[in-house]
Amino acid sequence: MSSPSKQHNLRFHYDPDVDTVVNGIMNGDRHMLSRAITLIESQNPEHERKAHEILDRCLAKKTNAIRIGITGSPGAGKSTFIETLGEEIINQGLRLAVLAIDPSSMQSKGSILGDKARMEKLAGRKEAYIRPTASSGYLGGTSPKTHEAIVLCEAAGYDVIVVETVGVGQSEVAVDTMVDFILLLMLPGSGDELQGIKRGIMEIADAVAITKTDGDQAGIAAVSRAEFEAALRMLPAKNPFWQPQVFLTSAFTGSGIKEVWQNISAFFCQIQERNLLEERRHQQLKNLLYTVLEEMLKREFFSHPEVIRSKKNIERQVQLAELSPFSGAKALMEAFTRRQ
Ligand SMILES: Nc1nc2c(ncn2[C@@H]2O[C@H](COP(=O)(O)OP(=O)(O)O)[C@@H](O)[C@H]2O)c(=O)[nH]1
Ligand SMILES: [Mg+2]
Repeated sequence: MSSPSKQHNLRFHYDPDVDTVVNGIMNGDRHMLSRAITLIESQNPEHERKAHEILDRCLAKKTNAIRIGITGSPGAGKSTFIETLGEEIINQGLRLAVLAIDPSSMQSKGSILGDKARMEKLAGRKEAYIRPTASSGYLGGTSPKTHEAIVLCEAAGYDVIVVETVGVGQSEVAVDTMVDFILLLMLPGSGDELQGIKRGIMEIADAVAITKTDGDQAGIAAVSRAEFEAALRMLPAKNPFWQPQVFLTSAFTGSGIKEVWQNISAFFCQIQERNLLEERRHQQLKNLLYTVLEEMLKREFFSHPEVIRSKKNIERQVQLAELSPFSGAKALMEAFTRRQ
């Protein structure tokens, strides 16, 4: 019989094979799901190989899960909103997975825990799975890895997948390629932001929820609602069958949350009636193909010995204006395609 310390070691190194992980995921074992998402996030080539094998097998499973992106500035109330909305979703008899991506977690691990703590009630429910993730350098955190994690959650039988991302320009566009419905959360009094960067986000929003409309915020919130409604009416329709609406909500009192869920449900009824879900999945997978390919090319490019060798020199020439950035890029490309 092995000694206790040896047993401990064995457990520590327990490394289930692909079959075990895939069967675990398909049977709704959340530890196996977490393990697979960790493999996806890993940079280790052996983990990557395993992750992709798992992913291929999970992709083969057809599901009708719906994907919702919830975006907004830090502090807009996203995590708290998801906690309250999550209750509503579970009460409808649905199983919910939340992928919470927190870009600030690059600096402090604490905020990851913070997000999970904010969804404490939800985290305690067996119908819910919550996965906080560091954004690992991506704007707003959505990356091909987020898309892959969505696929795994779907294979695990979750009916609704919610992705929480921070709204910073580009990232909404990235999340838009992997979810079906985007809910934008805005603070009361943020209507003036409509002039600037937030316009881009408005264009991809399928609904807007003004958050924290409790306490003395009610008056300001009503003004913001009118501003957002006016702004939405000016925008071209993202979906010909859908006019985005603005809701006044409070995750604390629960007001407006039911209405938001009814709105999301109505959207998916439209999608179903038009048989659009499959078409969207096809489009999303095609997007993922090219995003992953870009990643691979970038990695190959910057690890190419000829590129590494000539990089410093070309960089310097460009900085000293001896070479234009375009010619510099071309020279690097030539280095990349040169035979080793
Ligand atoms: N008054 C009020 N405060 C809220 C509400 N929702 C969230 N908050 C608070 O706003 C802060 C940020 O919330 P959080 O959910 O972490 O925002 P996130 O960064 O967008 O995920 C926290 O201190 C919350 O307690 C709400 O409905 N009403
Ligand atoms: Mg949050």
